[in-house]
Amino acid sequence: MRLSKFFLPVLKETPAEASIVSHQLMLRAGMMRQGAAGIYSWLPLGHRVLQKIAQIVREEQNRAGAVEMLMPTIQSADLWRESGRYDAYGAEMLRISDRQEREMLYGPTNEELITEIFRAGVRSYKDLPKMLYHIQWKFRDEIRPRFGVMRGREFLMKDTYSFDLTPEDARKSYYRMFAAYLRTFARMGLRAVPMRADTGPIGGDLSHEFIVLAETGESEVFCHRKLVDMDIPPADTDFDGDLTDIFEGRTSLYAATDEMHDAAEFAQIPAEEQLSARGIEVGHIFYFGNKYSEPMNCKVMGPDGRESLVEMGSYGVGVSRLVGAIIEAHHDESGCNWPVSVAPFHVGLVNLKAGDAETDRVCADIYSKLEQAGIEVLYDDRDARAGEKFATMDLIGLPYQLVVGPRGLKNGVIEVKNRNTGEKQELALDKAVELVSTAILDALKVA
Ligand code: 5CA
Repeated sequence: MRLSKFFLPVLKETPAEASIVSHQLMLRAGMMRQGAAGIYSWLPLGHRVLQKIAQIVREEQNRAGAVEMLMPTIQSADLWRESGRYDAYGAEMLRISDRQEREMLYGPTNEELITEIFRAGVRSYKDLPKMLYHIQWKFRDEIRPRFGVMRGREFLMKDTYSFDLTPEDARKSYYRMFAAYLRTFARMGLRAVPMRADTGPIGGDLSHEFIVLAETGESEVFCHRKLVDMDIPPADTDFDGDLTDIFEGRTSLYAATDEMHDAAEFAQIPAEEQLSARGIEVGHIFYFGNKYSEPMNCKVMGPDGRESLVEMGSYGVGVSRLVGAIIEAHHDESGCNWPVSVAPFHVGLVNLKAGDAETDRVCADIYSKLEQAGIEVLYDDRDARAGEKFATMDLIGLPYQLVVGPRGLKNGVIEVKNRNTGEKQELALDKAVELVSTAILDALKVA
């Protein structure tokens, strides 16, 4: 992509309305723009990151055996009356009526709709277990939308729903998702700590929040330090097998959000192993059994020929919130510092003298070689000052910068900068292309 054709409205000043660094950087780097309180347009750069995050979430959901679909954002109030949540949900639900005065709502979550879809399509235990998910916009009329995409009113969520015959099978589904979540966040360069959590309006009694430790996080958390370095399940994990033992064991270590915190229990952990910190909730999983299948009469025929209520769970990832969470974890004073897996582009190619025949030719050559290798390049071909180009590249935080100028070319070299380490080296053109493409393709390998 040529920067002259792209749309990158960067800001020089830090906007006063943004109090945390991820919100500031998303505005400054031209990633998003507020439309109304807690409602954002995703500009091209931010949209690319959002798509990359959604794609990693998707790949790990698919690996764990969940099947993708897409439900609408607008739902009918009737279904929510069946579950009893229409009134219970309160002011957070955006209620709408259509031209026939029918009551509708902008979905804050999808337990009711998926239960209705499932009960219409599945009759027998032989079709179980089943896990279905979608990645769709949600609306919650939060009292205090803040911190940009971290607590929005409209936000992108991945929500998965599991259906099983028995509570034991439902636990297996739960821990499959648990493993998938550890992989998902690790692939984005995040350490997300699973914490026992309150189930709130979703319901149920088994629930974990996945929390990325960050000072600016809204949640207060307490845990055993060992949980922060939990092993990530490898790609060849058998997701058809039973992972319950592995993860139930690991989560027996103390970890709790503020609402679930038990000071006496926490005090039993040796002081040097205690961690109390703040964090960002990037995922939340729930096992709630019959909470929706019962009022909505969602049953399947069991092996004994008798009908039984389906055991359900739901599993959310805050896809748009993750954009902010990743910036909180990966930035420095000059700007964002994206992990390769979610970077909006892999390489920023800087032409220090756009319009000069030789620098133009070399840049075009590098651009096409990198694109052929499958590397995504943002090529700054604008007629602008070097200082401005460098500042923009550091701000948007692409993992590598290749800098091409007439002085270097006289000696047959270009500069390669690693955004993360700050390390710079001068290399011959082909060497530079090779170094950068190898490093990026390696980083993109899924372990
Ligand atoms: N139905 C369940 C699971 S699918 C559910 O809605 N869970 S939730 O309420 O915990 O939301 C799932 C995830 O969405 C949260 O972990 C959080 O990462 C994200 N999320 C929730 N509210 C917001 C918000 N206002 N802005 C941005 N992300 C949010």
